[in-house]
Amino acid sequence: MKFQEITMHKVSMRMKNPFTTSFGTEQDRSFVIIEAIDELGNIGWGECVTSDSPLYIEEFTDGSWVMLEQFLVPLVLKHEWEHPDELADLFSPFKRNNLAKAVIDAAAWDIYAKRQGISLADALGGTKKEIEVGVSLGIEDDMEKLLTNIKEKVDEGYKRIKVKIKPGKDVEVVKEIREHYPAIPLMVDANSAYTLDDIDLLKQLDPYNLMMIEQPLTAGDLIDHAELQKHLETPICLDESIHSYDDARKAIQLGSGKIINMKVGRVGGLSIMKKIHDLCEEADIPMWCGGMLESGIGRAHNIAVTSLANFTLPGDTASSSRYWHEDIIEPEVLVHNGILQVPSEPGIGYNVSHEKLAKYTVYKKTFNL
Ligand code: OSB
Ligand code: MG
Repeated sequence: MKFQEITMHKVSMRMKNPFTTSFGTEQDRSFVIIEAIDELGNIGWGECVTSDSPLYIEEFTDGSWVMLEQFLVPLVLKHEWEHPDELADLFSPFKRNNLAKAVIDAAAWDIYAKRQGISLADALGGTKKEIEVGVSLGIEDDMEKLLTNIKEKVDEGYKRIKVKIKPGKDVEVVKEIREHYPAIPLMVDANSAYTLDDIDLLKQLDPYNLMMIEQPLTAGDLIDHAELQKHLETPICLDESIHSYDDARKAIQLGSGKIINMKVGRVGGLSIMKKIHDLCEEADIPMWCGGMLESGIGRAHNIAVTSLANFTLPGDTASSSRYWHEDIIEPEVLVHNGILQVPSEPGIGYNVSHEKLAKYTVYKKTFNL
């Protein structure tokens, strides 16, 4: 099969609330949506999960736009392919730029599923019909505000609460949450804010029965994570550290963590996601699907991903309304009591509203064969 036409949409959407992590605060999200059409007229969608600034990862929205415009889109338009797995090989001469590579892969998988009349979840080999959903809450200056946010999400039935931490907003915050909620499934995410000098501080989190501590150290620090894990009872979950199958393999071999947060963009696409999934399943490393504050298009892919068997922990695929006043897919993602049904309709299983997409599009560019 072949892509006949690819349109890059640069979209800008404002989140309901600012979201603060150890690396910064974000409320206005701009990102690239890919709309790809095959020779039969099927449309495949993908969302490139960058932010405006390279704070979480080295890629950023305008950089990925150029990567797609100058390299990946022209290359893929020239190629015939039978299976989306072939795209990872096609893109491999270009170093990194995984978020940009993954968005074409996402559109290819959507089309591949639609051509067979099956859901993306089925195409990926997913087995679960419904998935458990957690929610990620940003850092708040005011502890009362954080407690209110937690109460709201606990009342809505989310299956686990993740709270962002940073130096100065860690042990005390967790202690206070546990005083109010001794038993909720709770975890923290540091987004690389600590170093091995903080071992004693991080050990103070052990008594609070956290499901895991996500990415305490810098992305390249697989060896230091392994050292830290030896000192902690709380399982370490790796996010920023895992950019490839080999990163996952090395992390498992070194004991750098006990859980992996899968972000499809970060590893360069769904085909690589599947390989890492199978590796982790074999090695008894539980996984969950992370989020990047996506619109419904990216979230739809994440829901399909979470249907795979080794995604045994609740992921960050919260309702559209947790982020947006209005999403660009129909129906919007709606989590009931912490559970989402995996769509059975062909492809991503949600319709993209061209009208709403156009409303949030800043500019676009179409490439034809
Ligand atoms: O570290 O998981 C992260 C958002 C942006 C960048 C990094 C992360 C996050 C989140 C929010 O935690 C996940 C979501 O709700 O989409
Ligand atoms: Mg994270």
